[in-house]
Amino acid sequence: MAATSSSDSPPATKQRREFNAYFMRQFVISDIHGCHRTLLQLLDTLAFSTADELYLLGDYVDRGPDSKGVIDRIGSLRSQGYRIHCLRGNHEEMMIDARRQPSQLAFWYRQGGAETLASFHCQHPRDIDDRYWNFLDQLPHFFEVGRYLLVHAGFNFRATDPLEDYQSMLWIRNWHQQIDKEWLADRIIVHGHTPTPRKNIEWLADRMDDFRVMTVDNGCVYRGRDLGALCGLELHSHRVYFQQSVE
Ligand SMILES: [Mn+2]
Repeated sequence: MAATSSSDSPPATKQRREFNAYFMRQFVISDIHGCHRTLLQLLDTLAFSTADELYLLGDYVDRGPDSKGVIDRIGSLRSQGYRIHCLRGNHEEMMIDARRQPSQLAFWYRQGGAETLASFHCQHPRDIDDRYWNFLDQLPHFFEVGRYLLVHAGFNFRATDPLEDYQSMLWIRNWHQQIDKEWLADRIIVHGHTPTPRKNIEWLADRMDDFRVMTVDNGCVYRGRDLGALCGLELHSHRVYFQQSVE
């Protein structure tokens, strides 16, 4: 009978999907910077499925070899039913500015925009298809997910309202000492933007309940001591995963 045969012996793929639906996982990855192949490797390691959620904290483009491939992949995974939520990084902001303001073009070009244009086989940002600009233009500056505040760079706690200083969300550095735990209440900030050695990321992952802050940028496009990997954080377990760059 058709009604009972489906529950007899489900295939392995079905079992895994049900397992993930029960323990719904929420992953955070930041600063992919055109490292498309490394992203695919990390998602494979995470066994990322349509039952999970993925939050990307910006800087999809620049410096690495395949910025176009990263944005295309986000679109194709979404169209296959994967739940991917994307924030804005300072490199997306620079790319948008470079198209609208000629004076910003040379600056973006030096910050890795040259590699981005090459991945699109374009000489100038105005030659890039509109659908990419539609993706970039709609990117928000932060998400609040359960007890987590997700943002590209961080928050400016010297501002009257840290949630209204949008420039700082894209660019701020060295702000951990200013965190106002009273303002945060029981929330934890998760951010990227500043390349951080793997041992520091792992150290903070074990202590984010106390420090109320976590960084996930291991500098995938850099070749330094303890850098050079793409990092994935799972929000419920606080577990971190690292995929060394394969670019
Ligand atoms: Mn950044």
